Amino acid sequence: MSRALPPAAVRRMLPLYFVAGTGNTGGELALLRTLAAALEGGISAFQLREKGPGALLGRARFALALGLREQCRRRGVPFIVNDDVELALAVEADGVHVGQEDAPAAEVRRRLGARLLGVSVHTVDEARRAAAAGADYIGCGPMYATASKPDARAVAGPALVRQLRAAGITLPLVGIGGITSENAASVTAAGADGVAVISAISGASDPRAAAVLLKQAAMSINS
Ligand code: TZP
Ligand code: MG
Repeated sequence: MSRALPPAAVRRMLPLYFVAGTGNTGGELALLRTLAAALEGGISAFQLREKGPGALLGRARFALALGLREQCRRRGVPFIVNDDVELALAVEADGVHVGQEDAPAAEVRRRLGARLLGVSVHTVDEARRAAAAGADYIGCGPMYATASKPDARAVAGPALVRQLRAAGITLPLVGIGGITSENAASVTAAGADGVAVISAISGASDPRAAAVLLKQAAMSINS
C-alpha cells in the first residue's frame, strides 16, 4: 500500500474542500468560472463530482476535467475525481474519491499508486476499513440536511465526527452535507480537519466571498 503523502500534508489540503459538477453550476463554463472564483477565495482542494441526470460523458467529460485540473494545478490545489479512476489517471488528477457503493477502496488504492485516495464513511467500522485499505482521508456525513445528494443518508451531525475520533480514527477527515459558514466551525470543533461543500460555494452569488467566509469559519477552530 502506497499512500500519497504523510497525513499532516493531507490535513493541510482539507480546511475547505469544494465539490462540484456541471449539474451544480448549470454547465461547463459556469463550473470553470465558479472554480476560478473559489480558488481565488482560498479553497484547499477541489473534487469533480460529475454525476446525475445530464452528467457529461466521454470527450466532453475528459475536456472538462482537463480544464479544471489545469486551474487547480496553477494554484497548487489538489484536483480529485469522484469515482472515475480511469478519468483521474487520464487527466493526471491528484486523486480519487469513492463512496461505499463504488469500487472497493483497496482496489482503487492499487490502481492509483501514490495518488490521493478519499473514502466516504458513515460508521466507525467503515472508517477502520477505509484506513486498512489505504485511504489518505475520509469524508463523513451528512453533517446537516442537504439538497445536493438525493440519496443522502439520515443526518448524522458533528456527533459522527466526535464518535469517529473517540474510536481512535486518526485519518485526516472532512465533514460534508449542508455545511455553511454558520455551522462549519461546529464540524471542525468536533474533530474534523475541514469541511467539504457543494452548494455553499456553487450556489453562492459570489463564490469567492463565500469561500473566504467558509474557510475562516472552518479554520476558526483548527488554527
Ligand atoms: N455526500 C454527503 S452529503 C453530500 C455528499 C456529496 C452533498 C453535499 O452538498 P451540500 O450542498 O454541501 O450540502
Ligand atoms: Mg461515489
